[in-house]
Amino acid sequence: MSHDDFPTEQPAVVTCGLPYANGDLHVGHLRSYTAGDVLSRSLRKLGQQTAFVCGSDMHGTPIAVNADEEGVSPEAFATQYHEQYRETFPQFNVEFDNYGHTHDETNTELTQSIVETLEDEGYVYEKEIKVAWDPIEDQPLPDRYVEGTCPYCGEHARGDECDEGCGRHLEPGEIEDPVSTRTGNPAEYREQPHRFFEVSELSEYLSGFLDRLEGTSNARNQPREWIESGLEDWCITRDLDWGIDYPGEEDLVLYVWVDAPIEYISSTKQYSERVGADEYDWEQVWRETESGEAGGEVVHVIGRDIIQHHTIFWPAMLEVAGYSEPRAVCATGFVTINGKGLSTSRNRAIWAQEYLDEGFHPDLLRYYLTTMGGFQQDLDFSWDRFQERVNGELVGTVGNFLYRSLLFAYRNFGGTPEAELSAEVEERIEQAVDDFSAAVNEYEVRKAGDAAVKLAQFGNEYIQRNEPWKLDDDEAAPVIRDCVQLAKAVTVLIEPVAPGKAEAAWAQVGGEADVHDVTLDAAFEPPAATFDEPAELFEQVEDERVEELNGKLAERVAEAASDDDADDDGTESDESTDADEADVSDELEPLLEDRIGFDDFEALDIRVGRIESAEPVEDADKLAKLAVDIGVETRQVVAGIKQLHDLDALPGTKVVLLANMEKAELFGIESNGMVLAAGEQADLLTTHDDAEPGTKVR
Ligand code: B3M
Ligand code: ZN
Repeated sequence: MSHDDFPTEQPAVVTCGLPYANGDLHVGHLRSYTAGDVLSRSLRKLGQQTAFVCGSDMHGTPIAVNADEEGVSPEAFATQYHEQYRETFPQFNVEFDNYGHTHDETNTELTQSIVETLEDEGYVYEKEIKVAWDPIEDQPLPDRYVEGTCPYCGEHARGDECDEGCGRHLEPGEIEDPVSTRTGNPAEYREQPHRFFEVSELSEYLSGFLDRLEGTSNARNQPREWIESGLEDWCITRDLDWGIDYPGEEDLVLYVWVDAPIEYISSTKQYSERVGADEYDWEQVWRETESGEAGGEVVHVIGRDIIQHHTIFWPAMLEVAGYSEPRAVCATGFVTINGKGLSTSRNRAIWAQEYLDEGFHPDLLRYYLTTMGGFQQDLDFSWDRFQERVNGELVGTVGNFLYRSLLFAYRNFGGTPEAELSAEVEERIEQAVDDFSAAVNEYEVRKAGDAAVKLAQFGNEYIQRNEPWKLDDDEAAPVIRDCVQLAKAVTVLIEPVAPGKAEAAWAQVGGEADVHDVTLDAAFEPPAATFDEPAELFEQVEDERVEELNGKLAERVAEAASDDDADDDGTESDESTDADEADVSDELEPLLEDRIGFDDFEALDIRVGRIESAEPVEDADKLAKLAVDIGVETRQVVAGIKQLHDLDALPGTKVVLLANMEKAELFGIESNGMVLAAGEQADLLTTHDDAEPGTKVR
C-alpha cells in the first residue's frame, strides 16, 4: 500500500462488509453497498485499477439459530439468501467484480491456511474457559444462543455483543446471568478448551496501523480508545457445528469473525482467477512483498458497528499471516426512517425489493443514500426528502440542464456545433474534475456526487446568462458547444453515483467507448458532431406518490406494532444481524413528576443564535465546535451534533442556545453555552420565522 494520492501504481480493492445471509435487504444495507460501489467507480474514474468485491457471510450463530427455527440446515438457509443478494445488488447497479460466500472452497482453504500460519507464528494458544451451557439439553450455548447482562455496562446483551448498551464485543464466558435463547433455560458455565489469538501482543503494531489508516475518523478514534484500555486476546473457536472447522479439530469451528473478513481476500482471489493474473493479480494486492512492503490499496467500506472487527482483529490477523494491511476503513453511520431507528421487526424499513417494486430507478436511491450526508453521519430516509432531492437536484438541476442543452443542440445543429470551447467553461470543468478527485482521495462520495451536480448548476446558469435562444446560429454555436461539453462532463462525473442514468445520458451526447470505463479525461474530449434527439433523464416524483408511500409505511409499522402486542412474549425479535441497523427504542422517557415554578424557568437564559461556523472536533466522533452569534456576542460552543448534522451545511442555521450554562471544557476546547437538541440523534432546535440572534426564548 502507498499513501500516494489515487490513482497509484498499485491495484486497489474496495470491499463492503459481508451481509449475513439471514434476512431481506433493506435501505440500511444499501447505504454501505451503494457507497462502496460509488467509491470503486469513482476510483476507476481517476484511472485507479480497482476491483470491487464482497460475498455473503454464511456462518455464525444467528444463521444457525434461524435455520434451526425453520427446521432447515444452516447451509440451505444461508444459500437461499446468498442467491437472493447476488441477484438484488445488480438491480441497484451495485456491480461487484466478484460476489462469493464464506462457506465456499476458496474461503475455507484460505481461512484454514491463515489460521495455521497464526499457529505457526506462535500467536495461538489453548486455554480452558467457561462457556455457557444448557444443563437440561446438555448443549453448549455459543454467542447468540445465550443472552444476559453486559459485564461492562449492565445492559441486556447478547452472548457475543452488547447490542443494547455499550456496543462492545463480548468474549465467551463474559456475559452475566446467562439464559439460553433456545430453551429459555438458565445457563451454567462449564470449562472447555478453546483457542485464543494473541491480539494483546499486537497493540504496538495496531497503534502504528491506526496512525497510518485513512478513511473516516470514527474508524481510528474508537479503536485507539480500546487499545489504550488494554487489548484482550481473542477467542477464535466455538462449540458449534456450523462454520469452518478449526484445522485438525473435530468439535470446534472458527468464530465467524475469523473467516468472514478473509472472504475479502478469497473474493479478490476468485476475481483474479477468473480474469487472469495479468489483468488483476490478487497477490499483488494482498500479499506483502518480500521486503515486508504491503501490496495494493485495500479499502474497506463497513457499518460503524463493526469497526472493532476491522481495525483490531482483522489487521492483527493480516499482520501475523503476512498479508497487506488496509489502507482505509470507511465506516458509515446508521440509517433512520422518518427520524426513528430502522427496525426490521417493527417493519420500519424500506426494503430493497419494495423500492424496486415501486418502480423507481435505482439511481435515485443511490443518489439519496450516497450524497445526503457525509459517510460517518447517520442518515435519515423519508419519502418526502426523497422527493425533494429527486425533484430538486436530479430533475431540476442535472436532468434539466442536460435536456435543454442537448435538445437545443440537436434542433439547431443536429449535434455539437463547430466552435472552440471557451476558456471559462474549460476552467469550470477542470475545477469540477479537481473537486471530484479531491473528494475521492478523502473517501467522500458525497462530495464526488456534488461535483457533478454543481457543474450542472453552473451549466444552467451559463445557458440562462447567454440566452442562446435569442441569438442567431453563428452566435449561438459557441454557447451550445460549451453546453454540450458541460453535459458530457456532467455525465462522466455523475456516472459513479448514477451509472444507469449516466449510460442513457452518454448515449444522448453520442459518447464513444463505455461510460463506465472512461476516465475523467473524457470530460474534456470533444463531444460527437451529431447525435439523436435527447429524452428527459429523470421524472418528477409526484406529491400523490409520496402520500401513498408514507401511508403504506405508516400502515405497515402500525400492523407490526399490533402483531407485537398480540404475541408479545417480552422478548425483542432478533434484528440487528443487519449491518447498518440502528434499532433505537421507540419508548419515550416518562414525564417528570416534579413541577417547577416560573422562576426556575426564568433562571434559564435561552436565546436565539445563528451558527457562524461549524467544524469537527478532532478525535471526537460526535462533537463539533460551533461559533454561534447570539446578538450581543459570539459564543464558542462544543456540541455533540455530528451524528445527524452535516457541519458544512450548518452555518447560517438558527439554533436555540442556553446562554448561562456553566462553561465546560471538552477535548481541551472551551464550551461557553449549550445548543438545544432533541433526542439521541441530537436533532437541533431552530426557529421558524425572523427571530433575530439574541432574542430571548420563553
Ligand atoms: N457479516 C455483518 C455485520 O456484522 C457481518 C459483516 C462481516 S464483514 C467481514 O455487519
Ligand atoms: Zn455493555
